[in-house]
Amino acid sequence: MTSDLEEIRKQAEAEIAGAASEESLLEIRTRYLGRKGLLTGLLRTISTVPQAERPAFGQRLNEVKDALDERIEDALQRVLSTDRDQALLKEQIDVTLPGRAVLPGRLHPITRVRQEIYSIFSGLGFSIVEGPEVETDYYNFEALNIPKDHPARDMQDTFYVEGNVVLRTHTSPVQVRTMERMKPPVRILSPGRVYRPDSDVSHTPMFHQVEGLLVDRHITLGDLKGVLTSFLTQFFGEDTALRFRPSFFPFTEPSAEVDIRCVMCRGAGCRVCGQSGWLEILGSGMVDPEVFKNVGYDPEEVTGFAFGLGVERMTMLKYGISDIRLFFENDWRFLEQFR
Ligand code: 2U9
Repeated sequence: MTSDLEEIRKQAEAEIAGAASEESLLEIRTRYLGRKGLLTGLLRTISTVPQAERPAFGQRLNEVKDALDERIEDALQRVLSTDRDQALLKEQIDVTLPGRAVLPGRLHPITRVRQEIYSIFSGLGFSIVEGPEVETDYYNFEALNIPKDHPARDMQDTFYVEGNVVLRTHTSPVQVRTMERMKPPVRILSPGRVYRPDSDVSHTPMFHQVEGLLVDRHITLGDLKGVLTSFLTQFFGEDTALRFRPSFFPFTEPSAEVDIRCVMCRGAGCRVCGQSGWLEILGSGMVDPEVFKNVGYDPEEVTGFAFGLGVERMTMLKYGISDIRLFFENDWRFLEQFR
C-alpha cells in the first residue's frame, strides 16, 4: 500500500513539474486530490492495511496530499505569473515615440466669411432673420415683382418641387414675410442656402446668399451707398475702391451693381476681372414701390434699400480661390489653409 502511495506521489510530482498551463494543473489536482481522486481512492482502501500499519499509512497519506497540494499551488503561481509577464510584454509600448497629434477642427471658410459678414452688419444695426428654403411661387417671385414671363421662372433657372412650390432662388422671400408681419422701421439681414440649376467653376446648384433690407421714412440712395461702402471697406480693407453702376432688378428701382477694384491685379486688368480692373461684388437698389404695396406698406410713407450677395463669391475674391467646387469637396489640404 505504501509503495502504491509513493508511486502515485512520484507520478503526480512529475506531472506537476511538466504542467505548463493553469488548466492542466487544475486537472491534475482533480485527478489526484479530488473527491474521486487517486489519493482519496487509496484512503478508502485503508481497511485492507494491517491494523498496526494503519496510523503510519494514514499519516503518510495526509503528508503526501498536503505536499502535492502545496506543489500544485506553487506551480499555479508560476504559470499565472508567466502568463502575466507575457501579456505585459505584448502590451509593451515605446514611450519615447512621438505622440499622434490630434488635429484641431477649423471653421469652414464659408462659415467664417458668413460670420464676418454678420458681425459687420450687426455693427451697423442689422438683425438676422431666417426663413424656409422651400417656398411658394408667390413669395419667391410674385411678391417681388418678378413677372410671369421672366427667365428666372423658367424650369432651366429654378428647381420646381411641384406646381407652385420651388426651392428658393434667393433669400428675398424672408424679407417679404418679415415685412408682412412687421411695421417699419425694418433693418434685417437674411442669410441662407439658395438653389439654382447651375454648375461650373463659379456656380453650384446650392450656394449661400446674404441679403439685406432697410426700410424707414426718408431712406435714400445715399443711405444705400453709405451702408454698402462701410460694409465693403470693412470686409476687403479701407483702401478698397468701389464703383456703383446702374443696373436693373424687378424688385428694386433704381438698381445698382457694386464693383470693387480687382483684388488680384489692383485695377491693372487680369484674367479674373476680364481685363476691366473691376469685380462685380453685389447687387442693390431702392425697394420697388410695387413690392411695398404687395406687403401692405405705403410707398408714399416709407422708402428703403435692399442688397444681395453670394457668400461663395465673396470668399473666392477675399482669398483668391478660382474654383467654387473646392468649398464642397471637404479636402483637408484646402480647408486647413483657413486659420
Ligand atoms: C425685397 C426687396 C428687394 C435684394 C437684391 C440683388 C439686388 C442682387 C444677387 C447678388 C448675387 C443675387 O447671390 S446673387 O446671385 N442679388 O443682385 N438682390 S437687390 O433685393 C430685395 C430683396 C427683398 C423685399
